[in-house]
Amino acid sequence: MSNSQDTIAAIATPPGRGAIAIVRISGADASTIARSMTGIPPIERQATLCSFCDREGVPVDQGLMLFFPGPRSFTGEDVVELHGHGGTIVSETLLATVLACGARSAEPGEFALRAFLNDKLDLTQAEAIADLIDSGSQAAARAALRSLEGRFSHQVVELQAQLTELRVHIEAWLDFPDEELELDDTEELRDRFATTRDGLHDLLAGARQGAVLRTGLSVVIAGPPNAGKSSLLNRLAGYDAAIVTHIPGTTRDPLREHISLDGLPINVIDTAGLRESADPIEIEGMRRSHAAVEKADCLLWVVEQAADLAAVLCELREAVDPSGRRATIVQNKVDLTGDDAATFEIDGVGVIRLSALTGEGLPLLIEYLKTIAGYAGEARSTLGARTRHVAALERASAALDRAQAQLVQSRALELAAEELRGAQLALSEITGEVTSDDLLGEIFGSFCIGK
Ligand SMILES: Nc1nc2c(ncn2[C@@H]2O[C@H](COP(=O)(O)OP(=O)(O)OP(=O)(O)O)[C@@H](O)[C@H]2O)c(=O)[nH]1
Ligand SMILES: [Mg+2]
Repeated sequence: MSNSQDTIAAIATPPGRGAIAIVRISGADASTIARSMTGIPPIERQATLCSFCDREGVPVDQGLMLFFPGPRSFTGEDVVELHGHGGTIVSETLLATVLACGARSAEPGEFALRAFLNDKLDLTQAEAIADLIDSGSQAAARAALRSLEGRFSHQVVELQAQLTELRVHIEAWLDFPDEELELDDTEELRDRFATTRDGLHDLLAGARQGAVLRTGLSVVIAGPPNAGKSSLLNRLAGYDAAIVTHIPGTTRDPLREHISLDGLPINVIDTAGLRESADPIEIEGMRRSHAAVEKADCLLWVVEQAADLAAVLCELREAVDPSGRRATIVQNKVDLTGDDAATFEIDGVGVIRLSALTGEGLPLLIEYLKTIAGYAGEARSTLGARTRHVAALERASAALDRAQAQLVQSRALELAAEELRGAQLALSEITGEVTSDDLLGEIFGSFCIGK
């Protein structure tokens, strides 16, 4: 990323019309630039109403100026915020003036990167900011906030300390190779291992839930025409998103809805019914249905309850390749046959029997989708997390197990200590103590500009 000595600036609010637009400036020249534009020295942590003028002294906007001197600021540097009016032209002119006065345009995430480099945030917290902004459900937002508040990092740091204690214990023996390992010692060690492993597993469980909440689940509803696919989408969404008629071939374009099931964000796509057709519009609709199925985590193949299941299985396998994604048959319209809603399996494929019209059996489907996603419902232990955190925790956990095995089974102290070092390294990647520039570029580059 670019030179961290520069003073950077960006519009921190979204583009378009709005009540307020904020231009944020960070770096050594922030207050000089603000002063030259307003003619007033910025006052620490105080909002000052002023005119913002260009380099010729012509006012471009008026609003509030706020000054947060470093290190007590978001980035750890001097930060000035200019709160002007939220029009595209006026905010861009304000930014252009700031740039003309000596600041450079900030890259995406550059403010947060500086906060990280200046130890105002660790990497987990920085990622939590982006995840909070992008969260797809209230549960995901709450989990991200917990991580932003430092709960995730705190637990990682605690585990690091426990691993250090374990290493110290073992390395002490390494320093005195003639001393035998006493039974009391090994018991104490076993307890320490158990405590650390429990902590690691709890954290892993919370992080896994957080990672699921962050990514959500993509579900495609497909199957023959008139089976009730659009009705099922409407039932899941809780409103009339898709047109439903008794005419087969009603849906043509795939219809996407973002919904939240008990906090789990789901991107659900209703598609055109699949059948033989000569209608070019319908053929294009079916091509799009297939394309949507290819990308989905989970496929719901909706059929009428009266349809023969063996034939449905053949149809499903012919129409889509169910391998690699979860394909489930939904037998719809149980209200017509009087059967009870149920879930069962046929030939290794899950079947859910329900009625999109009455809603009977819908809770079975919701539970099923949550199970597929690995979502156990929101808990206070759910933390905003990403796949990379889960992978690092899994590596740490495996290294811890190997360390104990080396110790207990082989009395290989050095190897055990080495495994513990490996576990610590994996944990330090989470908080960003050890990171590559590539990873930083990837994480902060995905932020929005001005954050
Ligand atoms: N009795 C009953 N009728 C249903 C049920 N679900 C859908 N229907 C009816 O079945 C017909 C087709 O429903 P849609 O939801 O449009 O079916 P679709 O699979 O989206 O159809 P296409 O878009 O044409 O592929 C409509 O008349 C619905 O009212 C159900 O659970 N029970
Ligand atoms: Mg439809």
